[in-house]
Amino acid sequence: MQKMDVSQFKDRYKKKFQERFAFNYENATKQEQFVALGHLVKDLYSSDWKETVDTYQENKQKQVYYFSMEFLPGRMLKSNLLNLGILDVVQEGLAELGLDLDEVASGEMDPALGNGGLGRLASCFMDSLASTGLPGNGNGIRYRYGLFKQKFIDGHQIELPENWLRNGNVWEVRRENKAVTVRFGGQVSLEPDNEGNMHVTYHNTQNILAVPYDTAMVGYQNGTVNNLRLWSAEIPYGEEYLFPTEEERNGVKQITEYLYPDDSNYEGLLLRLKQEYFFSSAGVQSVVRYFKQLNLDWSYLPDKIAIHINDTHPTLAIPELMRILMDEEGLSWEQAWEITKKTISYTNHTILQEAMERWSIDMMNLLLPRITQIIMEINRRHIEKKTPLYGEDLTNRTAIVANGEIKMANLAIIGSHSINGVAKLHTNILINHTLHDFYLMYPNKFNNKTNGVTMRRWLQISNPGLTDLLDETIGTEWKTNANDIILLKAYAEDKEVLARIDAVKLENKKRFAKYVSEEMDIEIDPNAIFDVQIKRLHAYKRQLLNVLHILDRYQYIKDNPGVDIPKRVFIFGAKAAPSYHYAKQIIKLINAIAEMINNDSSLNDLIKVVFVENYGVSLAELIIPAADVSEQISLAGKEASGTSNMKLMANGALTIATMDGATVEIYDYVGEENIYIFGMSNEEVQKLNAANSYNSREIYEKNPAVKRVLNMLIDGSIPGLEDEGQDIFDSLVKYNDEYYLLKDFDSYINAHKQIDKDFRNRETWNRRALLNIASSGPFSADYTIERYADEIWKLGAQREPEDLI
Ligand code: GLG
Repeated sequence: MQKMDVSQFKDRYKKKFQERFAFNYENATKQEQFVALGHLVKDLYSSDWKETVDTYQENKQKQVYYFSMEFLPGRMLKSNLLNLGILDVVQEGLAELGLDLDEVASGEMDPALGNGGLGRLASCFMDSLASTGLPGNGNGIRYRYGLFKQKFIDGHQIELPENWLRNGNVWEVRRENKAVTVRFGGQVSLEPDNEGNMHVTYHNTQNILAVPYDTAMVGYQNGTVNNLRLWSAEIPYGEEYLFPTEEERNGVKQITEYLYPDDSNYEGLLLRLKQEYFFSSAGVQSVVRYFKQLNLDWSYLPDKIAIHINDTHPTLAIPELMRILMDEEGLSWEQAWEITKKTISYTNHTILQEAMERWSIDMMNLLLPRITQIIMEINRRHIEKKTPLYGEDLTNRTAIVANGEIKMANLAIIGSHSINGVAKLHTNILINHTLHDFYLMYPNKFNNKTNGVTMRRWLQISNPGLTDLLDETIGTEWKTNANDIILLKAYAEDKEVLARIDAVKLENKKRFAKYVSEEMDIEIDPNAIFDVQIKRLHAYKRQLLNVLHILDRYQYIKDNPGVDIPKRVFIFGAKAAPSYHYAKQIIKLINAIAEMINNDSSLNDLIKVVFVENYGVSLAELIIPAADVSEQISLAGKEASGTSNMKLMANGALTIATMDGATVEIYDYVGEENIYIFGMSNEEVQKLNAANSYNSREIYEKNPAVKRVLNMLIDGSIPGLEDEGQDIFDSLVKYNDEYYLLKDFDSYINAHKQIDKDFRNRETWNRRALLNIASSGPFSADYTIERYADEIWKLGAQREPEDLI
C-alpha cells in the first residue's frame, strides 16, 4: 500500500465523501462520515487483497479454511487503520477537518455474528492469521440479524432484533459469480451407468443458492490481506426454476436470517441443522472448486488445503467432502476417506453435556438423505474396524450413531486427524474424562492449543495510554512479538513508571465513568476499585457468587457505618440466552440489587453496581482497560479456557479466580503473589462429585454469613424481586447448589478482603498490575495461531514481508 500523509488524506476524504453523498461531510451524520472513510480505507487495501489471493494461488500455497458458525469481529474501522499503519495520519487528518475519529468510528455497526468466546476467538484468529502472514481464510454465515440487542425493562432482559445491515456494510463484497448450490431434502438413488459404475441421482430436492460475501482481513503492516467468506441463502435463479411461492421464498430466507442465541447450550432445531449444512457445504464446495484450478491429483488435496472446524457446528463438512469426492469426482470410499481425514481438524470448546450436539437420524435423513447414508457408512466401518482391536464395549461407546441419534463430536473425532482442547486443563479433562475412550483409540490425534487474543485490538486500539507507555519504556518490538512485553518487568521498581501505570488506568476509568454517567445516569468514582465480570450469563460461570459477595459486603457496611474500606464498583456485562430462564432471573436479581444499592445514601458510595446493557465487543473495549479486578470465578473444570481473563490481564487488572481454564496458565506466568486464587480445584470438585456427600443446606444452616445473605433473597430485603429471589434461593439450598457456590463462599469472601487491603497500597498494587501486563505476552493469539499452523495445519513456508514491497 502507498503511504499517505495528512494533507493527502484530507483531500482524499473530502473527495470520497463528495462522490458518495453529493454533499459536504460537515453536514453529515456520524454514520455517513464513517461510510465515506470505510470506502476510502477499502480502496487502500484492495490491491493488496487481490495480490494476496493471487499469490497464494500462483504459489500453490497450502491454505487453511477456518469453518466457524460464529465470528465476532467488532467494529473494523480502527483495526483496519491500525493494521494499514495509518491510524495516526487519519486521526490527525480528521481532527484538522474538525472531526473526531472516535465519533466517526462509532458510526459503524458492531456486527454481533457470534455469542461469546467461541465467536470472538474466531475473529482474533482471523486477525492473527493475516498479521503473521499466514494463508488463512474464514468460512461462516452472513446472518441477516446478529445476536439480539439486550434491553433492561424493570430489570428484566428484553431481546430486540439487531438489524446490523440496515445501512449496508461497507466492508463486504458480494461475489455472485462464486455462488454454489446447496441441496436439501428429496430422495437419492444409486443407479449404474452403461459401464456399470454407480451414480448418485437426486430427486425432488430443494435447491438453495449460497452467495458469498467476502470481507478483507488486513494483516498488521505486512501487506497480507486474507479473506473472510460469509454465505447468504438466496433463491436460485435461471430458466429451470419456476417463480417461487411465498412459502418457498420464506423458507430460503430463513436459513441465514438469524444467529442462534445460545452459548454453551445447544438448541436442536431443524433450522439450525440447515444452517450448519448450508455453510459447511458451501464452504467445502468452494474449497474443492479452488483446488481443482490447481490441476493436481486428488491425493494432493491435504497438502494444499486444511479445513478446521470450530466446535462441532461445521462437522457436516466431513460427510460433505466425502460426498463430493465420491459422488462428483468418482473417487473410491477408501481414497475419499484418507483425503478427508487428512484435511480436517477439530477444536472442542466445552465439556458441558448440554452443549454436545446430537441430531435425530430421522430428522437428518429427511433433510440430508445422502449425507445420512455416508454418516451411517462411516459409523459402520468404524465399528467393524475397531471392535476386534478394542472390544465391543469401548467401541460402542465411541459410535457415531446410537439411540436414534447422530453424535457430532464422535463424527468430528473419527473423521479428522486432530482434536484439540483450548487450555491445558481443558485438554487434560478431555483426555482423562470426557473423551477418554477416543483417547485410547487415537492418542496421537489429541493436542492442546491454549487460546489467545489479539493484542492489536485488545491493547493497541482499546488502550492507547498503555500502548504509549509500553512504546516509551520497552520500544515497539512487542507489537509484532508480544513476548517482548516481558521487558516491562525491568521497570517493576521504577516509581515513575508505576505512577504512570496508575495514571493510565485512572484515565481509562474516567472514560468509562463518563459513559456510565451519560448512558445510565449512575455516578461512579474513578478512584474506586473497578471490579469486572464480563461474559455470558451462565450458572457455571457463577455470576451469582459475585452477587453473594456484594450482598455480604452490603451487610457489613450496614453493620459498620463509617467503616474505612476502599470504594468498589461492581461492573457486569452479560447476555442470557432468551430461553434460559434461570440466567434471566439472575439478571433481574443483579439489576434489583443495583437499584437498591445505588440509591442507598447510607452506604456512602462504598459500593455501586453497574450492569451495562447490551454487552458486546465495543463495550468490552471500553470496560477492559478500566478494570482493576478481573472476576474469573467459574466452578473449576467447567470453563474450557476463557479469553476475557487474558484481555483483562494484559490491561493490568488483577485476577480473582478459581483454578479453571486458561486462568491456570495465567497463574503459572504471573506467580501466586500477583493473582487471587480461591475455591476448590478441579480435583477437589471431582472428589466431591464422586463422594456424593455435598449438602448445601448444611452450609446454609451452619454458616451465619451465608444464611444472612441467602435470607435476603426471600425476606423482602431486595425491592422489586418477584419469584426470582425464591427460585434462586431454592437452587442454592433446596436443590443442593449444583455449582458449589456455598462451598467456595468463604474463601471467595476472604480473597476479596485481601483485595481491599492490597488496593490501599497503591505502589504495590501498581507493581502487581505491571507484572500482569508484563506476563501477558504468551497469550497473544499470534502464538496460538502459529502453533495451529505448524502442528495441526502444517502450513509450511509463508510469504516474507520483503517479497511484498
Ligand atoms: C467456549 C468456552 C470458553 C472458551 C471459548 C473459546 O466456553 O471457555 O474460552 O469457547 O475457546 N462457548 C465458548 O465460548
